[in-house]
Amino acid sequence: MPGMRTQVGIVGAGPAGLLLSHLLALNGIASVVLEARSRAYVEERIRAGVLEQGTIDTLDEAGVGARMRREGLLHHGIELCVNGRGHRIDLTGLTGGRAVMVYAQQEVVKDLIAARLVADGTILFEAEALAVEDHCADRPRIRYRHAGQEQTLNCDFVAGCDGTHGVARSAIPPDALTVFERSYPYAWLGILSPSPPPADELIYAHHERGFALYSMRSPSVSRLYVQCAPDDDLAAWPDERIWDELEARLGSEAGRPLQRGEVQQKAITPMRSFVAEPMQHGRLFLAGDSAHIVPPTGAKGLNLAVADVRLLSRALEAFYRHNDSTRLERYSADALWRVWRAQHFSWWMTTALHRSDDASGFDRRLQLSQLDYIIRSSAAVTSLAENYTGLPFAD
Ligand code: FAS
Ligand code: PHB
Repeated sequence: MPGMRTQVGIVGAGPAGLLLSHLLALNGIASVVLEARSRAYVEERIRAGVLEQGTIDTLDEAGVGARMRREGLLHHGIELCVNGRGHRIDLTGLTGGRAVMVYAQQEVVKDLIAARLVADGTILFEAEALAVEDHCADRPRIRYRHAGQEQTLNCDFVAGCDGTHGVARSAIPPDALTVFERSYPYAWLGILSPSPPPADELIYAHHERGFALYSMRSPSVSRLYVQCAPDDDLAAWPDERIWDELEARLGSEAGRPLQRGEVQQKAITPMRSFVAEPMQHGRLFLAGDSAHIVPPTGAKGLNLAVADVRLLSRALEAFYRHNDSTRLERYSADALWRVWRAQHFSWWMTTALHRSDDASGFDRRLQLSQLDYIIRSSAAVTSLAENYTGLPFAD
């Protein structure tokens, strides 16, 4: 088919697609990124906030970590607050030195776009992929619409990095794909406020009124979440009620004032666990949210996307440099062990910390016992720390 040609066609300019394009370029492999939205939209979209150790290392190694190091907040611990009583978890001490970085996803996206454009990388914004075709042949292609014209991108491989609502996954025949999913009876109402967070580190609060998370974007900007119902309406959550619930769920025992401020961004994020297996079909490879979704409690979504493209870029490098397809053939298997580890951890953190209205008295005692065990047991808390900071890469 006539149209542009490249080695790897990438659908989606989120963290997965952009990082993959950058890692491929570092190895002399050409790619084109097709992004349905505008550059301004993707750079301003508020999403994740915590980078695990492997993501920090990957961005550093790829030469795109300088601003993260300057502006990010390196954290060595988090707090578990159970009905108003705080317990610090020494992430770094428990994991032999691993940590997490508070650095917003949209900042990572800005850094990656800047790096690609400086390197003359090709990112077509407002270019919506319509279909991935012939991905089981040697010459797959992506049909897309850009500047009002339908066009074709011919490539050797296609990377579906187009998130959970993308088009790439739908190119895999339904009988070749197995989907695993779970939904949760609660959601998060998130706000951004130019007011200092109640502590220097993140606080995950379990309370009989419901879960709350006290995160931040800087020492003077808070990123706060309260558990709400999945079908809750923002109109039922005026600013006053949000602050009242955040205050109640933090509790006053620790004597930490929650400084109220302007609520700049307010949104409800539903919770879902989702995995599509396998993460590849022919010459189409899925990475990031196009293949899996986790509830945000474990701060794994963005970090899983990074782990996927780290594997995929190395597999494509082996193919182009050494004509070796073994890593490409086992990409899905190599990615899925980490995906399921993160799925379990995210499910476990979510169910241990959130209050479910249909939980029995027995369920609630089990939940408190689970949290009490983490506080008492070095084995239990080490397991949490190891998962939260992210398991080391196999390579
Ligand atoms: P993304 O969804 O980021 O990127 C996919 C890109 O593909 C988008 O830019 C989209 O516009 C584009 N696209 C889609 N269809 C296309 C098409 N047909 N053609 C071209 N382009 C197309 N994770 C956390 O760890 N912590 C959090 O607090 C957190 N909060 C979240 C809040 C929300 C509302 C959502 C939706 C997710 C949240 N996540 C969170 C998870 C999130 O951070 C993802 O894991 C992360 O964005 C994954 O990156 P990508 O796989 O690149 O997908
Ligand atoms: C965030 O800062 O947005 C954030 C932090 C930790 C999480 C989820 C979101 O688990």
